[in-house]
Amino acid sequence: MSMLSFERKYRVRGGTLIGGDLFDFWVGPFYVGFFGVTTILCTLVGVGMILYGVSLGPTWSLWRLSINPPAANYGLAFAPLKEGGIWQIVTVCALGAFGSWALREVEICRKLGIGYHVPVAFGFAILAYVTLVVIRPVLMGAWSYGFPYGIISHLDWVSNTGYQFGNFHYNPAHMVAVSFFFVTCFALALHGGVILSAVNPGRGEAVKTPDHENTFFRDTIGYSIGTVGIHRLGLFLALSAAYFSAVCIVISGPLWAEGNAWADWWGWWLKLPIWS
Ligand code: UQ2
Repeated sequence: MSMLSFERKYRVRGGTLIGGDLFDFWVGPFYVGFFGVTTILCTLVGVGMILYGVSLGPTWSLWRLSINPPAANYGLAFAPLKEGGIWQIVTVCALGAFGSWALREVEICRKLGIGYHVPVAFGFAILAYVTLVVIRPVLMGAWSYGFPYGIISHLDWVSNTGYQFGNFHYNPAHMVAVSFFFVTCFALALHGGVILSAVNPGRGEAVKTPDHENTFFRDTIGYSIGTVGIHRLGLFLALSAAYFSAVCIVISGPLWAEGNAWADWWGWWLKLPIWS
């Protein structure tokens, strides 16, 4: 399966951003490229540091193990390895791996002559991560504000942070982000449903065309967004969810300080001159 008949046509030379032809090759089905090499290196060092950190104890339980950021007293300085330094190195490796992966996607897009939509979309996910572990900690003045790398521990962090910084359920950006996540699910459910309804008919029945899909939505709600439109909408909704998640966390602390209830932020509404 690794050499489909059409692959010869698309496995073209060039389009690299750096390194020229040096890393311009495939390993089995995977394009390598300079950024494939840097992705692998960052991942190996990062995972290695995680394993070293976990080996220091106190547990190997997959649910409970955790690589924690430095304590607040280290501020924005380098911390000793065993006191958050591992978290700092893992974070640098993660940033390197995610950035490399995005740039490898860019090189593949350039080879194929397609748009950069996929790496741009992935860029929003990276932005959300960078906001959590770099932008907000820098604005707050300490790496301790980063989240711990562990399954239970990051859940505890989300819960604690959400309530410490004003109760996120009243945070306007949180509301917008959650709404975008819901609408993204709704749109994907509609899209997945309508595609399967048309292209996966019963045995012996013909596959239906996009005008069937249009007609379904015109008949039910009087409007069809169209085959290209639904994908533009889906990309917009998903990117907006990631973007407002980043806004939600970056304004909680740097803008609306610890202990300040987000519920009070809504005072601007009560103080509108019309009724105040
Ligand atoms: C659509 C269409 C598709 C679709 C879907 C729709 C033929 C195959 C799902 C319907 C989507 C609409 C009407 C937009 C709904 C708006 C929000 C904010 C969820 O019309 O065209 O292509 O998959």
